[in-house]
Amino acid sequence: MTALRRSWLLAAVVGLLSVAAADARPWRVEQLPNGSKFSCSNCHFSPYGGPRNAFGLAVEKEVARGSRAAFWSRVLAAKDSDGDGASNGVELGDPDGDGKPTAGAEVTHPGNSKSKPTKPVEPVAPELVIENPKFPFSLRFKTVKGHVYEVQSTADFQSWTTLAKFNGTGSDEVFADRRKALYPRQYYRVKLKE
Ligand SMILES: [Ca+2]
Ligand SMILES: [Ca+2]
Repeated sequence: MTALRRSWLLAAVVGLLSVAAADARPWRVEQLPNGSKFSCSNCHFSPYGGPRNAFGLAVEKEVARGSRAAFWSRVLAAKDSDGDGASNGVELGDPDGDGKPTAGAEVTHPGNSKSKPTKPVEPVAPELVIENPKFPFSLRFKTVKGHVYEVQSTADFQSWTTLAKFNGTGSDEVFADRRKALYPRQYYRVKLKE
């Protein structure tokens, strides 16, 4: 009798766990401006949860596991997670990320590059990530298809040298500076050309 009861208990626990794993945490959808439009698929490829899309991965970085704390922010709004040239904030109708959506804003999918505003928007300034701080110094940045980027460096903030040119592909590009180090410090910027 005891053994039978134990196996029932075990089955109940396993059942609960699998429900929790498939759950796409609806309270997070409520915290997104206009979150109800795409519901759980704002963050997941499937409307039932499971693997996260590019926006879902960005959200995952901002939230602690199981946390119900507010996570929508100016930082998350300024990023362009799916690389379609429109920031997450523009796509969700809250460009400045203050949590108050703009009335009548066009809402598009922040994790799907095929869904983007029909009206032209200002391209998002590329976010630079240092890939290797030692030699050869390298940095990574996200590009948007159709844009051209120039990597420039300076030692004095007076004159900038163009080191490389990249045609945007929609994915990340990595620039590595293989020049001999002539200065104690170099500063880099990526310029959006067109
Ligand atoms: Ca986007
Ligand atoms: Ca999009």
